Amino acid sequence: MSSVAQKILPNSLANAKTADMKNELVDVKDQKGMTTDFGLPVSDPDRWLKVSNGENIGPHLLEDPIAREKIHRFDHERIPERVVHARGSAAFGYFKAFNSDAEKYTSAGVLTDPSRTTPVFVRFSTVQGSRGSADTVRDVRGFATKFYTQEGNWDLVGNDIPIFFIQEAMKFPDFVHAVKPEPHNEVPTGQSAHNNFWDYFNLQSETSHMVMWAMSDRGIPRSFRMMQGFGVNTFTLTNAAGELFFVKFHWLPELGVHSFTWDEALKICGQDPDFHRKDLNEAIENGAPPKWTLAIQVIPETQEHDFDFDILDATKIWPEELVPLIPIGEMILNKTVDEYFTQTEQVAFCTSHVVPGIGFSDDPLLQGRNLSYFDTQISRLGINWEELPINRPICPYMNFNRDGKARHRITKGTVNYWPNRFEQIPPVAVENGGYRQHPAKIAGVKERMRGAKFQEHYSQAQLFYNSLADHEKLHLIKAISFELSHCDDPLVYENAIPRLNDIDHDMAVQVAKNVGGPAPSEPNRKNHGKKSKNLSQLDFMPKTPTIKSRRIAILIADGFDAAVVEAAKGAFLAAGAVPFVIGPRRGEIMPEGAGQKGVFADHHFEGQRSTMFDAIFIPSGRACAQTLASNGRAIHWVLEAFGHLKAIGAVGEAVAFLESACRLPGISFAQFETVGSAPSGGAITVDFGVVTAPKFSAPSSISEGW
Ligand code: HDD
Repeated sequence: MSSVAQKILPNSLANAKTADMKNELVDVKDQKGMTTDFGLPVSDPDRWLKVSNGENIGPHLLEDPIAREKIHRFDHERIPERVVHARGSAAFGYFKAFNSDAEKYTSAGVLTDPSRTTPVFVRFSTVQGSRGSADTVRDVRGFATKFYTQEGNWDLVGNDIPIFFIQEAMKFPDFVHAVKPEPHNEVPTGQSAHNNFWDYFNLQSETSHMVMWAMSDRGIPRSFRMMQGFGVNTFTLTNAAGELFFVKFHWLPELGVHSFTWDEALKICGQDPDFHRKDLNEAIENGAPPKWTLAIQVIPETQEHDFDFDILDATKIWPEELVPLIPIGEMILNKTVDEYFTQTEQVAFCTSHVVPGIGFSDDPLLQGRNLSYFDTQISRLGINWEELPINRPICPYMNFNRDGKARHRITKGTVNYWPNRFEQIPPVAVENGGYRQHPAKIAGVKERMRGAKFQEHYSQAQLFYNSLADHEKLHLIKAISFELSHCDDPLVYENAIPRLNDIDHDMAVQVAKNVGGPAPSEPNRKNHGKKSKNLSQLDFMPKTPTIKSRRIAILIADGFDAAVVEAAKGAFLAAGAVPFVIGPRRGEIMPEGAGQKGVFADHHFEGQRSTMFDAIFIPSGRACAQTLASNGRAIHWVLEAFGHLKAIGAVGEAVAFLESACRLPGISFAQFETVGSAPSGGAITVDFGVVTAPKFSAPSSISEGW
């Protein structure tokens, strides 16, 4: 580890990649004064050089290099945003392989050697919206990981959903055009709720399975930290003996898989469009770095055709009953980015970036992706994009690719070709670590085709739907109904109903009723009724319930019980949660009793909303409860949280306030466990547990009304 990196970062955070970028990292606060880009000290950055008579302003002089440089640099600040996945946020971290038997499948050191710490950079994204769109829209989330390994960069460019909309890369431009804002008016932003997306769904039945996932709660994750990740495509692994295995990659979040309710997601789009971005940074900065286990599913080369689906079809999962997950390592994201543009924006991923022991399959989506990513980076960043600090490998790299715009590596030497008379930078033999291409025998007819199993598009859409819990099915039906209600062309919303009826009859009938389409009288095809494990989010509750990194609002007004607030805050912090005090004003709020110190509220009632918190706690205190009960926004806070089935803890007089605010006398709070006790001896009856798992059920009219 370089000493410079250690100066910049605490030891625990510095790794080989941060050390690699040390020469480019400049801290503004260490700089003495302002200069131009060519180093000239600047004495006046505000006034353009002009001709004047000392009193009246005259014409500006083009000769002013300081003004011209400033304006020119500004004019060129923007680069093309990503054509998809434009909005993203990222973090640094590391990956460590477990002591597993992954060596049976792959020779890749990053996946097999537990003594290695491989630096990673992960960028999460939404797909449809532009760079300035909101975080909590209904969309697929990108989950792209760059592993800076000792054998080069490996980019696992995946999503939070294990499958994709289309089977073949050549369809991608049409699909993306259909889901992106419509061409005539650039509407809508960050949504698939429009005619063209659903028209495409109606006409391309291979989208059935993925649309079910995207309309499920998976489309509105609570946090990047609470999402699964998937490589989606079928890759290959080869072991030291040269045996080949097909592989799917899975990221499993330590915190479980959780989502917003649709109502929360919609509101947060306006209340805090950067919610996910802030959430990632907040967790890392508060010492709750997100963690995922990497697991693989493997199928030996010889068993490729043993399944009733094609294992190279990216619209299909490999059900875990058939191909179990094998955990092989874990990833922790523990450092936020230093600068958004040079790191999060300039990072560039390529599915074609693999390392020895990892390779491709003939998955027709992957084959096209392998071409597309490199190409898009050229238009976004220029041909030397791989040299940018965030993109370059940490291992030595050298070849005879040369020149091009913005080349900044200086390569000394008299030859720039291979073979050369000095035998400089010779190819690396496979025995010495050179990439080994798995020999595959190919014979066939040149034609445009897709195999027979690729023609089946409904079985797994049904499998997914059947595997959901009742409330998840309800959410899915409501999501589709919301989207189709935003389609104003009857050709679109009416034709969607028979397509849904191919998946599940009841679902199609309910959606038809909601959106005004013709309700089908019988199913288009029988629902096979089968289910699979680990498709419902309920299968992903964390093993040990935790409130770590959860945001808890402590709602107070003057006259609150200071001892209770102090104890509750302490208990939340001790459990790793992030408490915020919310009061009638951002300022000191005074407790009951004379001579006590006040508590400074982090926000006032209007400054934040319940949607941005996982749970609410209200302390005792008569005057406090009275003020809350007479404040419309305070009532809205608890009523809304209650409607979203969030945990609400109340002590003393706050219980009556809660009962009246929620208009449900007799709610029993006895079910909450005690997690702390007030210094006064009174029990603080609150345990937020896994806040997305309702601990009591409100009448559905209320929970659904929110
Ligand atoms: Fe893609 C970006 C994920 C199919 C072409 N894609 C991009 C990103 C993610 C994915 C996470 C953002 C990377 C980042 O953060 O910079 N894409 C997927 C997944 C797919 C998929 C999981 C299906 C398995 N993509 C796909 C196809 C094509 C592309 C079939 C083209 C034929 N994707 C691109 C792209 C992007 C991209 C145009 C835009 C910006 C970029 O690459 O760097 O090349």
